[in-house]
Amino acid sequence: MPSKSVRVSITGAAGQIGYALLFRIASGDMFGPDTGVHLRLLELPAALGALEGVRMELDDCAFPLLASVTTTSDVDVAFEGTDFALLVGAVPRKAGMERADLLNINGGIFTAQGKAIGKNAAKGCRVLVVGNPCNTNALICQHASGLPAAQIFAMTMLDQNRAMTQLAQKAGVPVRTVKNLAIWGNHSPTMFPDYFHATIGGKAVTEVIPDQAWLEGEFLTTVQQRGAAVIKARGASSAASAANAVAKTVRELVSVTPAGECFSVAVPSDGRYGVPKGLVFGYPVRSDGKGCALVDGLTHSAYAQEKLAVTIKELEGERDGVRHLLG
Ligand code: NAX
Repeated sequence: MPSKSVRVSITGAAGQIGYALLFRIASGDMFGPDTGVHLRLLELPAALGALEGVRMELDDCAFPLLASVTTTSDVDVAFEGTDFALLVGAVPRKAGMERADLLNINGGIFTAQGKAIGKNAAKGCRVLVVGNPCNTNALICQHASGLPAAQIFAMTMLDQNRAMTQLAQKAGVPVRTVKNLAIWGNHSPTMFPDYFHATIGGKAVTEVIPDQAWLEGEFLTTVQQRGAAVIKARGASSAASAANAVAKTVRELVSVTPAGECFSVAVPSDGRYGVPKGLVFGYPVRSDGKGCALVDGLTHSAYAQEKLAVTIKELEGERDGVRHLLG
């Protein structure tokens, strides 16, 4: 018998990430073997039929930790009393659509969902935005929800995992020996996977892989362009690896980060590291299980600072494009 339970809302639950994610949550992969899970699944009305099929499959797994499943297209029902809101559903960019159009269409979704979270969620509810452009969608959601900055997150864990594996494969070591790989900035090709402060087997990455041309070249572009490479190869965007990253992010948020370690997530900036206050920015953070703190006191080389400036500029541009939604 689980000793406690948690309410988790997932939007876009019938989508491809949703399909990979729900089973991970219901199996206990996110909150552990002592926590029962109530799933509240939000979809567009047109996808409720498909979602019903997913619910049947959840039933057919007979997961001992799955306490209940609610399916709905009503945001108020979806976020009622929720402890964790995982905002996965978003409108993808279509041919001929400008980035500004994408920001505005999704802006409408994240404003409505943010308001519903503010109105219905449990006190202390944490929100993780996955749907792209996730950093700016999180910014919109924060404003609409009125939630404190400390409860808003956007996902950069998939980028962290991608970068860790590239480094491990280059060094010929198990990926578990790679630590403290932080993704700075936007979840977009301008992100900066910070290998300077990461370690492999306790040593600096630059010591284990003294190939600066590879680190500044192939490594960086492979990580930054990995999403596009998966689409090209698979004919569909990353789904299982994205769901895995959602599960890992929430696990990190609800656990105490081991001493000397950190993980990547985007949070509303308080101005540190020269990032304009309010931008939802990828940082290395540490968790005490209830709240997160930025890793302080890291110094960036001129090269890294240049990379940070590019991703800051992109996020400022996105914020300026949705300023009318941040009133
Ligand atoms: P899918 O198109 O397979 O699924 C999205 C689902 O969201 C659909 O079922 C759709 O009906 C639903 N939806 C759309 N608007 C909704 C709304 N207003 N309320 C409720 N549901 C709604 O996309 P999928 O592959 O699952 O990707 C979901 C999002 O994750 C996309 O925006 C994608 O770009 C983003 N990603 C973010 C990543 C990250 O690291 N932050 C990585 C993976 C992924 O690319």
